[in-house]
Amino acid sequence: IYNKSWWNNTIFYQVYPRSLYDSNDDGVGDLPGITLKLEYFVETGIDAIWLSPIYPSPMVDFGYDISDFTGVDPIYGTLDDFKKLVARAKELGLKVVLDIVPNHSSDQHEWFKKALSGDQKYKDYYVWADGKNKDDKTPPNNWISVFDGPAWTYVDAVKQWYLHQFDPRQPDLNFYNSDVQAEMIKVLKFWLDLGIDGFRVDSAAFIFEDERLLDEPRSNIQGLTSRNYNFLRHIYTFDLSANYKLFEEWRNFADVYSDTNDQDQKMMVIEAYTDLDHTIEYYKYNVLPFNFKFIRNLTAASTANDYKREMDEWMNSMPKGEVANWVLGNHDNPRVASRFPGKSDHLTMLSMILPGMTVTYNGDEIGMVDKRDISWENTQDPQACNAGQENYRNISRDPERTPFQWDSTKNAGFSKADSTWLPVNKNYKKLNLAKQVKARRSHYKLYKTLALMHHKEPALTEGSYKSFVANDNSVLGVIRSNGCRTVLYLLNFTKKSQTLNLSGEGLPSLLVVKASDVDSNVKTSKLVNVDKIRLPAKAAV
Ligand code: TEU
Repeated sequence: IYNKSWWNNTIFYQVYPRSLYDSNDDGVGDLPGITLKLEYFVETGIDAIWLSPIYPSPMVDFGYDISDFTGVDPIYGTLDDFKKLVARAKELGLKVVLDIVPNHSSDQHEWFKKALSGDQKYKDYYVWADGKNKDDKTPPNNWISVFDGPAWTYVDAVKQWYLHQFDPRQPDLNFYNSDVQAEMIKVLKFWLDLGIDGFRVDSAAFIFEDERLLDEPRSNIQGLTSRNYNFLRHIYTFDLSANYKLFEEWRNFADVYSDTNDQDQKMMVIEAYTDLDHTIEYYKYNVLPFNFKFIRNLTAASTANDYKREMDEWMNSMPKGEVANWVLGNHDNPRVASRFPGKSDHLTMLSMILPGMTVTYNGDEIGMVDKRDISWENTQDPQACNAGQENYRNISRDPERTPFQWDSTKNAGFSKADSTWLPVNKNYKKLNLAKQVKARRSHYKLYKTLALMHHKEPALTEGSYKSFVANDNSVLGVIRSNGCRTVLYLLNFTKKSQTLNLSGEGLPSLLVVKASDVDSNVKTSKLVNVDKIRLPAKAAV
């Protein structure tokens, strides 16, 4: 039944609340700001938004360190503001999905404070262990945090070490404790009762560790120190079978809220950067694993064959009838326009004609680029701060988190404050939404055109998928067809124009250009013979 889920053939949009729109001029985006922009999302062709964490938080990791799972941080507004957001979204037919962060809490959460004060019940909410030599100098094992340095911190008052797979101020919750599982179900219930449409589950694979807490073997990656996360192989830090079982339970719980009507199903989308087989496995539990292939497996140097291999791999591994999805960007990785310079049009077009769900990150619909020149003084990301002044630049996630560029007024129309939480990209007078709406051709207009096709074109909403490579790895092709109608996508990877004869591909003999990337400017509505297709240098059509 899940291929009829509402998220099939949709555009799923990640809102980074701090950086979308600031309604109260304090330099930080907020919930009323998001509510003001809901019409914009609908206008653009977006079907559902997911909000990065909005809960009370000391903001060490910008909301991914939660001190109250069932509230709203004052910087973003109130619970009432959230209810208004949901109500307005419902009026507009826009789905709202929340980011839930079960792996850890903030060290300022009431549970952790109680744990530190010697309350045994709450101590068991977290993962504690004795030092290796029963001392306060050697951690229980060699595990390293994602943000570098030991994954354990010693607490004098408790005389034990607690686990934190991220920052020390993000202690890992102990999901082997059934009380913790029950608490998290209460959290799901709280938000589902407010009428939201599902959850994006943060750091899903990290939730359970192998309880034996064994030392990790070393990886074979060169040039790393024993402080770097990838120095180790992490075979014991993930217990995925326990993880799948948890999601099965959560799915069952959320299904109670789902009507027989497919439109009312609750979405459960999983953030897990695991290998393909383990990622695909999540589908079996009726949850949707994010497909990070465009983020992790493809780069600016990838060839047509690489694209074909990665796309086919997902399509062939996914159980039949499930919804594919394609993530182009998020708040943890450089933006698509920066990872693939000059190709953000091409990738946007591709992700929109591929089957299933397209995932767009805050600002990528206007082709925003990373702000790489953020000074050390302005750096906010804890991962970057940990890396130190020498190394922060390559590691910082701040460059992809800068404010949305609405127009060419002060602070790109994001905020009227004197300064914003992260500086606005200097390119905002050239690159902003208002300008792109006015322009004859722009990334945003292309995005809208493709979004419309994504929803309305039967070859895309119900068609088969086939990919091919032509002209000696110069051109990538994708064919979507429902028998009656066909969509052909072509991307020229070379600096030379390419002529193709695709008469053997089962295509109609005459094709019409519906859309092309902004730079190559191939005329739309132009008719093309299938045995003689001329594709300009670096063009996507
Ligand atoms: O990220 C989880 C995750 O898998 C990280 O390894 C991520 O790849 C890393 O941050 C990249 O540098 C989630 C959130 O998306 C991230 O923003 C949080 O910092 C993290 O969880 C901890 O909650």
